[in-house]
Amino acid sequence: MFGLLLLFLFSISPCFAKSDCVVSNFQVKENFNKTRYAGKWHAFAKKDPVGIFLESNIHAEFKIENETMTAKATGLVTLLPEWIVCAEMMGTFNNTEDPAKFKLKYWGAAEHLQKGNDDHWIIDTDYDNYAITYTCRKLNDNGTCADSYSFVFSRDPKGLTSESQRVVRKWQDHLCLAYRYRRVAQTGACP
Ligand code: RTL
Repeated sequence: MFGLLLLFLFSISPCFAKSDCVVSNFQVKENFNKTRYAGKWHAFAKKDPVGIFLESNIHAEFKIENETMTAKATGLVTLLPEWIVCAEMMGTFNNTEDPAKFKLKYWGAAEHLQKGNDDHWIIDTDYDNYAITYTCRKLNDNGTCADSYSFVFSRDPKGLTSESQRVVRKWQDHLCLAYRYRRVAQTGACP
C-alpha cells in the first residue's frame, strides 16, 4: 500500500518526470512566453547531433518580430581542418499548436554555411537564468530519437548557478541524454 502511494507521488511530480525516451512523450515548458525568453543567451553545455555543428563560443540573441521569434546565433565551426570560422546563423521560429514547440528555419549569413528546418522545443526555462532546448532530427521506428541535439543556455556568460544546474540535470535525464552533454567553451572568440 505504502509502495503504491510512493509510486503515485513520484508519477505526479514533474520534478521526477522519468520518461520512456519516446520523443512525443517529452515534456516541454508550459505556457511558454517568448517575450520573456527574448534577449541574449550563452550556450553553457550542449549535446551534439550527427555531423558538423556549432562547436564553441556559442551565443544567441532572440527577438520577437510581430508575434514571431527570430534569433541570430554565433559560434565557432570547423568547416575543414584548416578552415575554422565564426559562423553567423539566422533563424526563424515558426509557431506550432504548442507554444513551446517551434519549427526552426535556419541559414547562415554566408552562403557556404548549413541551412535547415529543425524541430526546436523549449523543454524548460526560468527565463532569467537557464533554458534547455531539444531537437530530434531523426526518429527511430519505436519513437525514440536517433539523432538529437540539445542546448543548455545561460543568461550569465560566466555560467549557471549550482541550483540551475541541478534543475537542468533532471531535464537532461528526462530527455534520455544524461551524461551526453559537454561544456561549451566561452573564450571570447566570436564576439
Ligand atoms: C540555435 C538557436 C538560435 C538560432 C539558431 C540556432 C541553430 C543553429 C544551427 C547552426 C548550425 C550551423 C552549422 C554551420 C556549418 O555549416 C539552436 C543555436 C539558428 C543549428 C553546422
